[in-house]
Amino acid sequence: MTSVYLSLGSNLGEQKSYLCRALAALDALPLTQVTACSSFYETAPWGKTDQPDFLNLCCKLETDLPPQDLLLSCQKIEEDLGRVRHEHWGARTIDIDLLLYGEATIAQDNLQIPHPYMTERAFVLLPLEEIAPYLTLEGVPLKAYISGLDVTGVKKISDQSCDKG
Ligand code: PH2
Ligand code: MG
Ligand code: MG
Repeated sequence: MTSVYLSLGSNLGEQKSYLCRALAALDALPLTQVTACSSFYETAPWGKTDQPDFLNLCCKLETDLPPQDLLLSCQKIEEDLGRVRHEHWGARTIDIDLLLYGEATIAQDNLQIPHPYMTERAFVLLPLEEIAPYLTLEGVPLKAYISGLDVTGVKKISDQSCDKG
């Protein structure tokens, strides 16, 4: 099994419900279990800022699916949850991004691992640090990347999970 980290986000419709349904669908994939999940985070839109706030989280999988199979599975879950691709970085019911796949470095047209923007995104690094505080990227701890970012738009919601309220 390989440890994989994902970032999930939603800023359309029933955001919490989309995130929880995506987590359940990930856990139901063959050869795959969701083994950790961060809190929900309410986050200001990054990149394209004229769109609604997001709800984001990070999760950890243990999987035997190869990277391209996992990517395809994530895209299928996005489609099943009603995602329509209008514009790059635009609003969406659900977005599932592969951040890290074990120790792999992947540079393919449709898949870059580590995720090329992850170290610039507080909405990725704060939830990721919650579930994997020991992680390093190129020998640099997550905390060091976080300390260089503006984290004011990223608010942890401490009293919500997929099971309760
Ligand atoms: N996703 C993007 C672009 N901007 N901003 C936030 N806060 N959260 C996201 O998940 C997000 C974003 C592209 O996928
Ligand atoms: Mg994304
Ligand atoms: Mg995506």
